[in-house]
Amino acid sequence: MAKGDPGASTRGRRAAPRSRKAPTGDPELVQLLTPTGERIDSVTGPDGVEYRVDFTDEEYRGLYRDLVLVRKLDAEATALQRQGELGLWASLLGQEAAQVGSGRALRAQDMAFPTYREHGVLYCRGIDPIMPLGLFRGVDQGGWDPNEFKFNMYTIVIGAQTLHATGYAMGVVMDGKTGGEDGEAVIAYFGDGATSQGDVNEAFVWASVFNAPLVFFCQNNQYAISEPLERQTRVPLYRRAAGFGFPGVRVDGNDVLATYAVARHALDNARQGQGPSLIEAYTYRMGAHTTSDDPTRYRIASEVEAWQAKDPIARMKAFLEREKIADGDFFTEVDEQARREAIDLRERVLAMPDPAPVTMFDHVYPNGSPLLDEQRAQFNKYFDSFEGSAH
Ligand SMILES: Cc1ncc(C[n+]2csc(CCOP(=O)(O)OP(=O)(O)O)c2C)c(N)n1
Ligand SMILES: [Mg+2]
Repeated sequence: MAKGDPGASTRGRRAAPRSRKAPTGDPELVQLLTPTGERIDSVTGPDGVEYRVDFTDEEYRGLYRDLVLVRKLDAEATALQRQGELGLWASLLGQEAAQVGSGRALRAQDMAFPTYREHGVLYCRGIDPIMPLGLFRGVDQGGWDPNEFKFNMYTIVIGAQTLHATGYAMGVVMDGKTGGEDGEAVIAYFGDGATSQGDVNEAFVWASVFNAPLVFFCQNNQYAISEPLERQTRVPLYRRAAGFGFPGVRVDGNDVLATYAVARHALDNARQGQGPSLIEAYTYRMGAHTTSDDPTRYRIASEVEAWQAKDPIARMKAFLEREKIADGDFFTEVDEQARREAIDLRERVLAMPDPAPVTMFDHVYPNGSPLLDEQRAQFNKYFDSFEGSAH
């Protein structure tokens, strides 16, 4: 957790961590776990804040478990799409640490606004991982209750959710829910490509001038489909925050510990009434944009290999082994749990009932409408006309 978090003094601590206090080599990047799994005790970010985490062994193992599970479930969803069971899938492969780190940094009362790729955050919010698969199978519209889980619906329209989050966060202030430890904070997820959208820049302005309790969490995975980062910006994305009047920081998005520390700090500032901030989680989309995309057409293998060496799970595993926080039995057990959960996910996807086509008229308006009733009746008539025919 970030320095100054009162939780730090009440948690169980590891004795004498074999770690060092050191810059990462990149002064712009907050990192607490190097790609080879070496722990850095604390680091001062470009925002002048000293970041550190202080987890118990059990908590470290919990983060590792989360990372492995969300990767496995994501791989299963990709496989299901390839087998024709989903219409589309947007994989999080490579972005597990950015999502688990920020997802676990949320407190129960915090509200999250995702894009279409935040399956890891969804998992951390306690939502059944089957939920987004119904959406991508085309049999429902998501299915979870955003208020129950404090996790909004997926948003495909690039950047739109940042405005929704800003309005929501302004409402949090009006409801008097900020200003203390138990205040509510809001987090909005978006990608590097989204930073070029008007919506995102408008959200920055509104959140800034209304001091909204909002963390803008940009997963810079280096691409917007085939468009590389250099087509979005000439300055590091986190630095844009300064122009809007709030702090910005770049974190190693493949480092679950640093991502947690940075996100927790920003969320706590927001809940205490200190307004918005921007986190740029520097990461890489290891897979295709979606299952409809072929990344070999626009990026070279050596780039992917270089990022492979920065894998978020491998570095956490190396750290756990080096510090003897986990042993072989633990890793086997986690893999076995992941395997079981993936099988369960697959079985439940295959068993999902096809909805009656007429249900597309449901949930359009909360109380229906005469026009919709008319269209439903027309559709039913048309649909019934096929009865008995081969089609
Ligand atoms: C307003 C809008 N314009 C275009 C698209 C098509 N589109 C879907 S994903 C995408 C790229 C988004 O890239 P980024 O924000 O970096 O997020 P990532 O997919 O890399 O997570 C685009 C242009 C869209 N969904 N919405
Ligand atoms: Mg992107």
